[in-house]
Amino acid sequence: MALCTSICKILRRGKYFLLLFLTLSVLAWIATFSGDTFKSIQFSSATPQTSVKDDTLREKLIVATVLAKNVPTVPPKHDCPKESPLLKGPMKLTFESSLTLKEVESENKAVEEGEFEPKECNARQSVAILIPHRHREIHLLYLLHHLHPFLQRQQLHYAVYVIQQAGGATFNRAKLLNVGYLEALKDYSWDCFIFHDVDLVPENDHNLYLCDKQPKHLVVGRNATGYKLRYKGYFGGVTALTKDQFLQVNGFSNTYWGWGGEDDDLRIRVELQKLKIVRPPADIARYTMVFHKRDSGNEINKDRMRLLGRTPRVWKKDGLNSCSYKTLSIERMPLYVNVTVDIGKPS
Ligand code: UD2
Ligand code: MN
Repeated sequence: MALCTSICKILRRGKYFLLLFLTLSVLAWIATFSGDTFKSIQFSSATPQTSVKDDTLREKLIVATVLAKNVPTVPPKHDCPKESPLLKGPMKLTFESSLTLKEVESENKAVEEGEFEPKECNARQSVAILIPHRHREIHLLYLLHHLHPFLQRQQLHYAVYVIQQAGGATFNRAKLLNVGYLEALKDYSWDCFIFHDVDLVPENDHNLYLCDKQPKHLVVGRNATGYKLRYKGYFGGVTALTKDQFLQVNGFSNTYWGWGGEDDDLRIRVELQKLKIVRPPADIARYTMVFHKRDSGNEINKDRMRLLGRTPRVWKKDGLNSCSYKTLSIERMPLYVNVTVDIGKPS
């Protein structure tokens, strides 16, 4: 009996010891693995509650991180050099009668809707080339053929605008160029404008189609005049003015209908503003003018001397700020923007 009592006591105490031992083991186990276990419990318990949206977002983030690690970053573009390495100097120009617009288009695949931008560097200026035009299709074709590669070699951001005078009224080169300026600025804030006869082809790509601190005359000489400046102050053919210079002189006069005078009028405007015409060296500023006769509808303007006399009085009121016209269509062709416009007729 006594033996039984002591055995029973030991067993009863042992039960408590066992209980104590088990409790301590559980606590020790929790202490050891608590971090990971807790997190994984938390994560797995959270998983069923996450929405499909969160899942896709997480997947996207993972994909984006992987992609960002693998894709090489595009190096930042630098400004184009002052002198393009692509320039060729004096060129022998060709004027093949068999040339077609399709051929010129396929030679200039990098041009889109008349516009081009160099891929390798940031162009120094954005330049709009404005060409006044009526019934000179073959001249336009030759010009596009030579001018597009020429401008691309100069690493310019540029666009070509052809401003077509609609109807049969007397031609007005100057007013068409005002329209070109106003219309081109609706597309882009061009830094520089080149006012360009359709029949003049530059012979040397060192003649840069960039604007200067002063208005620039690009045609020192051409084939028909022995490559000499026609007269002091001559400002016809191809000129380059910044957006601000052209605005400062109030653009061209709108009142010169027919041939002559409008280029001298622009020179007077420039001089009235105390601006100075600059020119590239004569051996560079050379052009070939495709032969042509005087067009019908562009007869000599007999009134031009009288008009030139009143320029200092009227320039502020006659120009960009009074240029009224009706745009009939704007067609974005592969190699140029074709702006057809009704500019009215002489009063
Ligand atoms: C000179 C000037 C020109 C302008 C003109 C007098 C040079 C090299 N050029 O050119 O800038 O001052 O005298 O107005 O000195 N046009 C047409 N269709 C026509 C008529 C003219 O598209 O029916 C355009 C075309 O862009 C042409 C420009 O107007 O190149 C000037 O006319 P032009 O070539 O008949 O006159 P031109 O060579 O005497
Ligand atoms: Mn001409």
